[in-house]
Amino acid sequence: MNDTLVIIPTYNEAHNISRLMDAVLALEPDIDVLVIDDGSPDGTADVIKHKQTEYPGRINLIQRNGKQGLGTAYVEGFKYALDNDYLFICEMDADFSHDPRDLPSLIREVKEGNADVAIGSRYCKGISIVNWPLRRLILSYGANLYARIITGLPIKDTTAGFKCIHRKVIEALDLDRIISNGYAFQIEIHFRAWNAGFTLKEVSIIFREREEGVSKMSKSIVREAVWRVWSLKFKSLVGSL
Ligand SMILES: Nc1nc2c(ncn2[C@@H]2O[C@H](COP(=O)(O)OP(=O)(O)O)[C@@H](O)[C@H]2O)c(=O)[nH]1
Ligand SMILES: [Mg+2]
Repeated sequence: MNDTLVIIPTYNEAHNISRLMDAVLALEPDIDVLVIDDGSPDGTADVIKHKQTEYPGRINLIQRNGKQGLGTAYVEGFKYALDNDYLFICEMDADFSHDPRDLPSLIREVKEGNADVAIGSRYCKGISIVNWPLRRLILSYGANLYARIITGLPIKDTTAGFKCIHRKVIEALDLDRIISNGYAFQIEIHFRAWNAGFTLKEVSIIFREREEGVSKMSKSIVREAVWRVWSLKFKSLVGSL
């Protein structure tokens, strides 16, 4: 039984997922992967099933019916990680925006006790993003600044989706209270962990825009984040987070 689980939510990632499995599973022998696929019409789940025979016991697949959002996928993944006794639990996108080669340093920070949550950050050493149109960069940078000011979070990349979390953090979070589903989900995880007294540490990564497949970002995901930061802050102030 390995001690590290990398959770990867997927929706139409058939062109990326096979190569990503190879890259992640080659890193270290004590890493397992959990893919949460929301019934991708492009057959992502079939690619995973084929991959499972190549790496016996190291790839798990949860198949859900229809696209239900990133947040609920991760909550399901976190519950699986707790049930299966993983100690170090990582979040990662399937589209190679998160370079698998950065995973070991995130895991190391948590294993060595330097942080309870190690966050792969795009904004802690200037801006380390490749191939984003200026519009998207401004939106993301602005959203991060806004979320940071309102929540008071002591990190630059509040919406970062590449991280390693110690099991004890996930045990302490009341997973059924998590309400965000898009980018706000990442802000909410950071905020709840920080609010509970856990340490967050940013590790600089280079984020590259995907080359295969399409982004699932939508206006409603952005809208959710805009008002969610206020409700998180308010709830923490009145003690009902
Ligand atoms: N299971 C699941 N995965 C999703 C959903 N939406 C996005 N993803 C996955 O979440 C990750 C990030 O999404 P992406 O479209 O790359 O967003 P972007 O990087 O903000 O443009 C990718 O691995 C997607 O396949 C969803 O509703 N359900
Ligand atoms: Mg992406």
